[in-house]
Amino acid sequence: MGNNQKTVFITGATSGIGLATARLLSEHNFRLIICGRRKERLENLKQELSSKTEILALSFDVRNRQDVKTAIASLPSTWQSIDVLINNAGNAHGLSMIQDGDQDDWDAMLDINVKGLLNVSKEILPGMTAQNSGHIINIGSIAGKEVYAKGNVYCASKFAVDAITQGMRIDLNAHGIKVTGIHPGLVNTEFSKVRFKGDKEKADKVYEGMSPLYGEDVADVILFAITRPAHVQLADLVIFPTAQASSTTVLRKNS
Ligand code: NDP
Ligand code: 8X3
Repeated sequence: MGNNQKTVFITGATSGIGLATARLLSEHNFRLIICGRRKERLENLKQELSSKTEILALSFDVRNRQDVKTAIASLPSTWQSIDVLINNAGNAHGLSMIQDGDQDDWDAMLDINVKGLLNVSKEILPGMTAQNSGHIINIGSIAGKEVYAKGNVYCASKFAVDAITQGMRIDLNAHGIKVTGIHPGLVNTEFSKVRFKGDKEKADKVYEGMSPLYGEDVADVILFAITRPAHVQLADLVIFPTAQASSTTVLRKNS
């Protein structure tokens, strides 16, 4: 490990924003702990990036508190000191009026996006507070800044991420730990495929007639945030495609 080489723990590295972030950081002198449930994807990514940097793959479901504990406790001693935690794992499940919402979808969004973020943070924060340094990046969403029709519980989960991010910044201030909230608008990843349960037609429609962000665009912002000087903390950042001005204001060709 190089003297100044930082260790970054990325949740949701098997797809989209997390995958693009792992790829970008592997080019910038960070060693990476990549996480997700899909083991084969993690192993493929580990193989792809291992010529560029040191990589460790951890497979667990962020919902399962015990599995999160066990996975993080299993880190070899040379990987236990984590400099940057990127809480990225999450998804929307369904898009329904509140009266028609599916309770399993509600559980998934609150358990993954909110409690999953807390489960992972709970295991990693003691190391950061003990060393009085570290950086947490929480991936929120524009859905955590404004509510849109049928977004109800997904928006609630991302408003909670925003509140937790603000709370972390206050509570960890005495420890010199930076906390950054990054809130993207429309990013073309597997997000809409998951939201619409594999319905490709519905998923593609979300980005129809406009140029969305890609995972790489958000990864650029994450890299910028974690490479600021020690005295600079990016607190809160919304990133839109140029065609988007709010959750529901999107300029589309032929619209
Ligand atoms: P993807 O669906 O492409 O990626 C989601 C990632 O989260 C996957 O790597 C997935 O890994 C992981 N994940 C999901 N559920 C779990 C779980 N239970 N346990 C562990 N890992 C899990 O979507 P994005 O890259 O777009 O999403 C990343 C983050 O960005 C999310 O928090 C999302 O809410 C947020 N976001 C996305 C936007 C967009 O428009 N795409 C806009 C704003 C925010 P695996 O399935 O292997 O476990
Ligand atoms: C994802 C962006 O607008 O689909 O968080 O909710 S949106």
